[in-house]
Amino acid sequence: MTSSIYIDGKWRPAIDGATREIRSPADGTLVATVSDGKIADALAAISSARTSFDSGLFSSWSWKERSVLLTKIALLLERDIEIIANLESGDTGKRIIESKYDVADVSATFRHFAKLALDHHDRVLDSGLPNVTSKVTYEPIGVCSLIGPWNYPLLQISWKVAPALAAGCSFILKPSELTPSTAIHLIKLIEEAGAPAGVANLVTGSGAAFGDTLTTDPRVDFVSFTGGLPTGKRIIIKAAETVKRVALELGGKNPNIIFADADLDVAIDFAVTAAFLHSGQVCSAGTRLIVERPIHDQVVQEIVRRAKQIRLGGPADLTAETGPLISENHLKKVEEYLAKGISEGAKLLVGGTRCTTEKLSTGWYFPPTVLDDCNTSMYCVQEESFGPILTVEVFDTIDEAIKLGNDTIYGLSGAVWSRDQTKCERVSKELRHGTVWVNDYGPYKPQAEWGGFKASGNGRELGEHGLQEYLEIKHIWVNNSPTRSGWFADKN
Ligand code: TXE
Repeated sequence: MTSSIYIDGKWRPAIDGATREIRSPADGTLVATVSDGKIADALAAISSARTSFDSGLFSSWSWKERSVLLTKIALLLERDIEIIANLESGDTGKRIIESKYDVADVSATFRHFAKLALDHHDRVLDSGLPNVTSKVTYEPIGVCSLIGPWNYPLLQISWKVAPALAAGCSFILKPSELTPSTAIHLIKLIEEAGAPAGVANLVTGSGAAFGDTLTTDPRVDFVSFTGGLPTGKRIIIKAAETVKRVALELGGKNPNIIFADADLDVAIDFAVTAAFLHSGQVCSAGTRLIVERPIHDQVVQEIVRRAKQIRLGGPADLTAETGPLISENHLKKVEEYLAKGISEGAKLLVGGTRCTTEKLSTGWYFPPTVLDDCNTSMYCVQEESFGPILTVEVFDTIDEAIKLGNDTIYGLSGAVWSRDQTKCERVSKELRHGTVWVNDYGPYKPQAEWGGFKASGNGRELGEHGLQEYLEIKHIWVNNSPTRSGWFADKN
């Protein structure tokens, strides 16, 4: 769709007519051609959102009316699940079934925020004075720049778009330049559901200067970003100039701690999924296996055996269990990361070289890879590869397990496996990560907040807090029978 920029209710091409080809990471085929927006397009989108917000048209809708809009969007997503799943798999190379799970989660996200909007109420306070009413109200924060990544393209932007609409904000959505197709479709559904022109604006484009426009413009009140740590840091600095609020989800280096008394069959099965689901391109991937010394050999051998069996392939391959990496650049980054790990002393047990079989050579495939003998001084333990690389560390005591789990600049998620409830409670309390799973790995609920401690980001998405991010808080004090205060003497 070469007119993929949506501003003030109209689709149009980039101002300079530039386009960008989107190619499948599974086999290089052309899946879409979209507008390659420039700074002028971003500025036009900001103008549209600002004018829309300042008109008060949408922000004055009642919470109930906005809730109805969100429910309509959820229904349209469910109607179009096949179309959207195909678009998502086309851009990302992930299996259709995984894209369908994602669309179901996107719809659940809209329903969650529809319910929050419906339940929303101001807080009436006890003023302590008979003639005074006092209440705290929640108003939309204003114009929001919503910037998304490529690993769960539609899901991650839905965590931003749904609360922005629930709150009554106007926004500029910028999907990853690698995976814009489902964002384009979502905007069509928002239009079909009846959002006023100018509320939802979409710019497809790439590059730091283009992104900076969305985070520096004084007409933008709030930036919500999901992506890499370096870009997240840049956004904080850029947004500081105009004291914008920012919410950031910047990935993680997530510990998966297995004690010797765990149900090992289940723990190992989940460890494999945690590390290799979507070829490790998951912010909460369980990339750090931290295993109690006596079971190290047994656990690692079994994970290696399982890793060798994982079948790679594109969306059209119904036997595939996971797909390609997103791009050649990303594949090279994963290769460099692995080389660094090995040069630091990590022991390669399985995987390690890009897939070159005839079936996989046209895509960006990298096999499940396990690095043993790792420790927290290594780059491969500290930094995100965002690929299918699992590092293994050992521990001897619960104190050591907790210390290792927290020995990272990140703090997004982690897990602990043990049959001892007291041990699990202590570890889950002391891990400094935004989500901790006990004898499980991966589930999340739209009703529960998602986000990170430390360098994993600022703020939270989903839950109730995920809506608060898009609201300003105002205290309104009404004196119904004003009298003089008498604070200063009136000598006349
Ligand atoms: O992300 P970027 P990249 C991690 C993962 C990955 C690394 C880099 O480790 O290897 O980040 O990935 C837009 N102002 N995650 O380079 O650059 C960009 O166009 C505003 C973790 O793809 O952070 C895209 O839309 N926006 C993660 C988005 O930022 C800018 C998911 C993300 O791109 C910008 C993905 C700028 N100056 C990668 N520059 C997670 N948390 O789940 C770029 N962008």
